[in-house]
Amino acid sequence: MTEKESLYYKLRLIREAEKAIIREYPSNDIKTPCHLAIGAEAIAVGVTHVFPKAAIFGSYRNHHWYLASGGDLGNFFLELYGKENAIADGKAGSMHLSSPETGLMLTSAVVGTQIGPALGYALGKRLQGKEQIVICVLGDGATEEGVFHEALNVAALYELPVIFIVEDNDLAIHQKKKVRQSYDLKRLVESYGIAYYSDEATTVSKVIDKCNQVRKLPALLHFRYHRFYEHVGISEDYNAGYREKPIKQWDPLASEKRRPRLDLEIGNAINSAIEKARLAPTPPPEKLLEHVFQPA
Ligand SMILES: Cc1ncc(C[n+]2csc(CCOP(=O)(O)OP(=O)(O)O)c2C)c(N)n1
Ligand SMILES: [Mg+2]
Repeated sequence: MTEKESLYYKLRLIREAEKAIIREYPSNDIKTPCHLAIGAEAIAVGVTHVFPKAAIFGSYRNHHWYLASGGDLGNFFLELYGKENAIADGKAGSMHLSSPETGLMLTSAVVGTQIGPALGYALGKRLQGKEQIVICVLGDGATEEGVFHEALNVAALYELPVIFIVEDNDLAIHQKKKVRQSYDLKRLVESYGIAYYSDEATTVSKVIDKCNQVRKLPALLHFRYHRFYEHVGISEDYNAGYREKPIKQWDPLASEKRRPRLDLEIGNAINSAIEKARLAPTPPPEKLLEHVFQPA
């Protein structure tokens, strides 16, 4: 595949996987709550393209990071269907997907909980003499958590090789930034001496260009995007009254010309992964507490 084809493949794979979840969800076979990434595809695809060897730490809105990092599609659907698989036998669900072998170290449902481990990982690798770029992905809402402010301080103080990626949809569930935030992110970040970059994630090339501008770490890249679906779930909720349908073009796939051969390949791969997941046996009850941390 050419570079352009492989970028397209990932963008389309993420979009089609999300659309397949929307299609399948009403059957109630997928029990896990899903925070869809439709609209944010270009962020994960662009960032992992420029930093393919990074260790990534993210939130519950993670499908795009799992698939962009190269996570296995079969395990993705097995996990969503709660079946035995190499992620967590259904215990992780959509919100705690991971794929350490492709760089996605952890994702978490509790807002901001990925931030501390991301910094700790970066520092740990340095102490082992194995410096590695760490991508810490968080939403605009998570920038309000205290740990984010502490992380900026520590990352700057120790000059850790961390890239904060802020995925800004202007929303924390139903609330817009203007009723939640007293600070300007650029001024806040720059006050720590951390380089700040921002753009709209409306095409993958915009995201790639921004990533390529990064010269020194730590850095923070602030990408605005439009969340096309409700916070969690499969409905468009523009009728709920807290936000409007976008007038401008925010869809990062709108500028991508269709590639029928790849589209067919992607459609087949998703259908067969879903079929396998549906038919796979449910893990036996004894496995429920396997790999679960239980304090003594
Ligand atoms: C510590 C904590 N507080 C509150 C919640 C409830 N909650 C779940 S998602 C969310 C909004 C987060 O918004 P943002 O960080 O912008 O991410 P987005 O969902 O927009 O991607 C909130 C408040 C939570 N999961 N964890
Ligand atoms: Mg948000």
